[in-house]
Amino acid sequence: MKEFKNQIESCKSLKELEDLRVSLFGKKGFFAGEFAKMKKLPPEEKKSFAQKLNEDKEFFLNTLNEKKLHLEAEAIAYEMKKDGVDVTLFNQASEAGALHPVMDTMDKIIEYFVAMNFSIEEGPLVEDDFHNFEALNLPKYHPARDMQDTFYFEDGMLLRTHTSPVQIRTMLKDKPPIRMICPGAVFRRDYDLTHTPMFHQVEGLVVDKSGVVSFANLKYILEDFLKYMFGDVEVRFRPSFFPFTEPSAEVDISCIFCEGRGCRVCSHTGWLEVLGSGYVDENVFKAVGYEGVSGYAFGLGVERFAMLLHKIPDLRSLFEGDLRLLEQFR
Ligand code: 2NL
Repeated sequence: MKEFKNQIESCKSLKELEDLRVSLFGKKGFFAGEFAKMKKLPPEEKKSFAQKLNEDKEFFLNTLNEKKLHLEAEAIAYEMKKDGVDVTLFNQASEAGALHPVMDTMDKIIEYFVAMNFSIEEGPLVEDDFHNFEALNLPKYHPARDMQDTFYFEDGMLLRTHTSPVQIRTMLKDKPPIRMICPGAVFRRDYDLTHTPMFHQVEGLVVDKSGVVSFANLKYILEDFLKYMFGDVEVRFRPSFFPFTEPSAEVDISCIFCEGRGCRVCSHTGWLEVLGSGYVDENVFKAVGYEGVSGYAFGLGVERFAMLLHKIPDLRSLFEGDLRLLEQFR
């Protein structure tokens, strides 16, 4: 028995300890063997034998558990020392930081539109139903309003699901002509391989007296913008639907990974979808009290642009804060 105690004490790893536990308490272990012996004892000896054995068993279980806690703490301390960042260490040559790829991409997008004479507008992250949904031709009971998709507060306010409410606020505050983009964080109840609950959008809006802004203007600027972002790519417009635009178009670029030949990233179509756009729906102008105007709008997801530009395969790596990813963008 003394021997077991020494063996436990001298265990150097959790593996060793586990092996010892099995040899003591396993089906074919020491205690199983001892309890089997009990059957052969005369009845008067059984009780004291069992009592002693149970006491020993409890003692060793406790000793084993204590040792286990100790070894676990040691293992954690070792891991922390190995991988941890000691923020108190003095770093003589402090290394240059870098913009996060999402912000770097956002800057490049903003740079283009500023050069094209768009203003930059911002707005609150916590919005009301009118600015986020109603004014955008998303009436009550529209599926996008579902609790499943939107983060609601108890008082009926919500986390904006797109940056469009900023455009509604700008239209209410200013008069046409309007030529703006709104970059910022948006929130949706979605979390899987290709979705995170917070991500970034840039939306654009151009409004002027009826007849001044054409669909051709929309096509020109988006094509020019995408060539600025991605270089020499082909751009195509596909008919689509959004509640806030009519007509609507989704915009694709020729796949930058395979140059349109077809690969896994573009699902062998040769095309990557990168933008949503369209002519602003009459109902949106009605909601902000505009008459005799027309214009176009568009929206894009910044994370998607960042992943394509930097060839980052997994969306989640953008949000893990792993220095090894970030160091690559100095
Ligand atoms: C997408 C689609 C889009 C808009 C956003 C917009 C805003 C107002 C009026 C009309 Cl105030 N439209 N925004 C229009 C078309 C598409 O985004 O796929 N985004 C990632």
